Amino acid sequence: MEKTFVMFKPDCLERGLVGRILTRFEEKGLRLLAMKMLRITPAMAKQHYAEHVEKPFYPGLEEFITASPVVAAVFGGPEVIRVVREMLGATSGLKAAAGTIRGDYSASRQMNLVHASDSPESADREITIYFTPAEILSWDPSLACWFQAPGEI
Ligand code: FUP
Repeated sequence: MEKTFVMFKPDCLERGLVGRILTRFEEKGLRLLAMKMLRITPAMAKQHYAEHVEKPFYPGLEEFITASPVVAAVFGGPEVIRVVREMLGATSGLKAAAGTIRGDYSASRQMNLVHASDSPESADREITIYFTPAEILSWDPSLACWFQAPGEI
């Protein structure tokens, strides 16, 4: 089963939107495989956003992502990397389509509430930053048979 890394960012916790957004993922039928609350350190921020560290917006991004706790999670499901990215919408909440999570709840490019991996390589890399293999649980929800037909997974 494909896995993706999802992070509820500081603005999501400060605004009390974790439950509401988690509910959207659960209602979609994505399988929660791991979850923890933590405070991102500057060193972790540099590792997570390695591709952006040299960019002019990085200092502000690091200040934001370390400002309050986050909730890190792993979800599994068919095509889950693409599905979660589409549920989030465009990076900027100002551009994200109505009906997407960012389109409905964010009016900012930096404070866009939730991060999700954009490729299988990113998912592997990001999951490893936040979770040990033992923290990722393999389980079969009883209702899984009512979310996908046999052979679809
Ligand atoms: P995404 O893949 O949607 O998380 O977006 P990016 O990898 O392009 O950007 C990573 C984070 O940097 C985003 F959450 C938003 C933030 N960002 C800024 O704060 N300013 C910018 O100019 C571009 C991105």
